[in-house]
Amino acid sequence: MEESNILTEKDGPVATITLNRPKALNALSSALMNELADALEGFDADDGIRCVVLTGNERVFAAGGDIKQMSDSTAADMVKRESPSPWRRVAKTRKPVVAAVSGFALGGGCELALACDMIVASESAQFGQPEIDLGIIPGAGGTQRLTHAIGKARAMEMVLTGRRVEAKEAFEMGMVTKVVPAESYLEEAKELARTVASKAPLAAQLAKDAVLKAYDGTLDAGLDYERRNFLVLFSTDDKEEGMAAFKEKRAPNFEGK
Ligand code: DAK
Repeated sequence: MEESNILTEKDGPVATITLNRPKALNALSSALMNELADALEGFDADDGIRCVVLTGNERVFAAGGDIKQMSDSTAADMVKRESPSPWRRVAKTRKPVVAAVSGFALGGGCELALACDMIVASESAQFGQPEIDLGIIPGAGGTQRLTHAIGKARAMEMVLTGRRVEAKEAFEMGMVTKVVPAESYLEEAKELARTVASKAPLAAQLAKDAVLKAYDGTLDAGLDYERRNFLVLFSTDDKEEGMAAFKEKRAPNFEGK
């Protein structure tokens, strides 16, 4: 029987997805990406789950798209594989996703981490967009998300030279939420996920939705969108509970209603 390309586990409100092609350095084949998209959609639909951690192993988060699969692929093959696009499906996850990155996050691996909502990086993490050395360019959002994260000047350098940056530099550039010792990166990511999972779930989802809106359109449109999501939350029980708990000096009990 073929081994699964990903492993999943649930621990209370936090789900963890582990990329599981260690021999191929977690190269993101289309099969793996489809399994990942299925898993994330499953957790999105699971009321018991409030936050997801996505990780690889200590040596590698993911070394990119599967070069062996792509080397034999024509443009037509790539288009077929993209209908529907598992990358788009992954990016459309409504619940917050924390990437726990150790070792290499290259090409599609870097793009996958950037498509998550926060990145907890081990001190050993290395990020890069080496596609230029394969005669291609980042194709899963790297030119856009990286530029938003670190600005044009530095994104251009990474994309045009393929230079890898270490965790500390990635943090200083604004790519990464925090850098932690190698032995604790996964636990730290899970702790962050547990904190997010303890918040009002609808507010967390709409906060994510509104922050992502900052990526497209004008500031004005983003502010309108944020205001709309903000107002919607005023019709939820969680808002009543959160504010009542504050006034009563007790912990809130959010039910996602
Ligand atoms: N694809 C396939 N196999 C890979 C791989 C990859 N990206 N990266 C590593 N491997 C395989 C190696 O071929 C080797 O396999 P065997 O020879 O043992 O069969 C095994 O993993 C161990 O790798 P190495 O022997 O190379 O290990 P080292 O420690 O020496 O080097 C490395 C580690 C990460 C520096 C090196 O493996 C490396 O440079 N890997 C390639 C990194 C890279 O160029 N990544 C970018 C790939 S292009 C798409 C959107 C986006 C994409 C695709 C589609 N669509 C929207 C459809 C993304 C494209 C990319 O990411």
